[in-house]
Amino acid sequence: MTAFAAVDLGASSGRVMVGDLSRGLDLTEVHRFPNQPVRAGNRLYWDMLALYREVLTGLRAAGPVAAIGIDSWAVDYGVLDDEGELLGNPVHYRDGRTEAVLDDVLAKVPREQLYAETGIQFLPFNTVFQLAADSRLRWAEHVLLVPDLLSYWLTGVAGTELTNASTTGLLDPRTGQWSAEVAKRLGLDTGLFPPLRGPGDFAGMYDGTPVYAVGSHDTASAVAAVPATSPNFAYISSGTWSLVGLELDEPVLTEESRAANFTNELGVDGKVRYLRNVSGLWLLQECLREWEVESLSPLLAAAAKLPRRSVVDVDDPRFLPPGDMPSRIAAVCAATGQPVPETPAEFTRCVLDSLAEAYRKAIDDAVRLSGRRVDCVHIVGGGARNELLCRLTANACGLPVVAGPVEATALGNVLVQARAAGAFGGGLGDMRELLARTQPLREYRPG
Ligand code: ADP
Ligand code: LRH
Repeated sequence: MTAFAAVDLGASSGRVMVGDLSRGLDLTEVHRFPNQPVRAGNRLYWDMLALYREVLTGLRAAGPVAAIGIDSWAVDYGVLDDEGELLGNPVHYRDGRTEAVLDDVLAKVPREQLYAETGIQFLPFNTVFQLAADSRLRWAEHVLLVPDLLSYWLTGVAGTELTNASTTGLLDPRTGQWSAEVAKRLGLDTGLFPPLRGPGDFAGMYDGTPVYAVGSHDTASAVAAVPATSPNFAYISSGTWSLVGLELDEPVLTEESRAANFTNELGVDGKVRYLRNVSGLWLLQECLREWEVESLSPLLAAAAKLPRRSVVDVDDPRFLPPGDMPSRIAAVCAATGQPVPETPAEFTRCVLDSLAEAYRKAIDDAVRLSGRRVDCVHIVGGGARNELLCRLTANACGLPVVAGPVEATALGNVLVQARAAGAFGGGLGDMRELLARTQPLREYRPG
């Protein structure tokens, strides 16, 4: 059997895709569903059971497959008690609960030391801060990151996948083991996480079908599927977030790198994903929600006819929580003395110009901090469908942009399980060569 099911949960939607390797690599979407967080009692939660139900529906729609792999967004987790029961819904990383504990955590382990030990960019929602704010830990037997939780429900076997573990702010990227020093200082028991396992490790059986750990951090799977044909590439994994950076062999843990907000997450095949979390199409998603607009195409067409006017810092912490995004963007434009967008097309243009500018800066910084060269920028994920964004990025960076695959995450997920199951042989280079040959890509030249 040459078909593999990839379960891929993004922050805005989830999907179950089937990748067939019998002739090249064909990817078919068998089920897609919205991922709609729920605010209850002043807390923002993921609707975990609804997501699990959709995963089961998707796996039924997939039919017989050789194996299954699961990936999702990073950092969030479920807490299990000593009977394996989920204690409450996993809390959404955009919830504000960590604000109250940040100072306390950073007093115990200063930012500089946290970075030197774990290589993770400071973001208020890193798992390390969430755990410090989580009162459920007093009953916890296990903490399972979201893809590991789904895998546990499917197979009954608990594990912690390495690429996603590297996003917690508790793992040492040099050793691939938990940082005993950080855990000790914070009084956190990393033994709550089940044993570590890597992409390609067998994770258990679901209904007679093997489940393999993949790059269970969605960005790890996406980066594995960047269809690069030469080594000097930068990538932008463009969805709700934009993850912008380079693939390296070793982490960069310098103070300069910390100050520039670069993260060292672990990738497939021992690589380091040296990148910056740039707040991505989230800004546009929240604008659309506010305007109650479903279709992006007319807005993008109108925005393409406008000139560049106002540019905001998309990583302004004020943009992080859900809510009225146009008002927040307007306020930032006004405060920085720029023209305030008025129409939806003007807001759209402002967001896309701001994203292209943030991409340029992140790539410039990555080049400077790593000493590497970049000749080409790959955009993968839903943002690869946004022609205006791709064009603005090529112009801002002064580099060719290759856009696609849109479903890079699912493709990376499929290839890692296919390799584990013996249906595909080769390393990252072979995967990328296969993708470059089989997937539809578009190139944009700087104009
Ligand atoms: P995530 O995995 O984080 O949920 P995706 O990779 O699915 O995100 O990307 C979602 C984003 O892709 C949307 O917010 C939207 O901006 C963009 N997108 C999706 N379809 C289109 C399209 N047809 N044209 C332009 N942009 C699109
Ligand atoms: C993208 C992503 C990103 C994380 C964020 C929480 O979906 O996994 O890499 O930083 O979600």
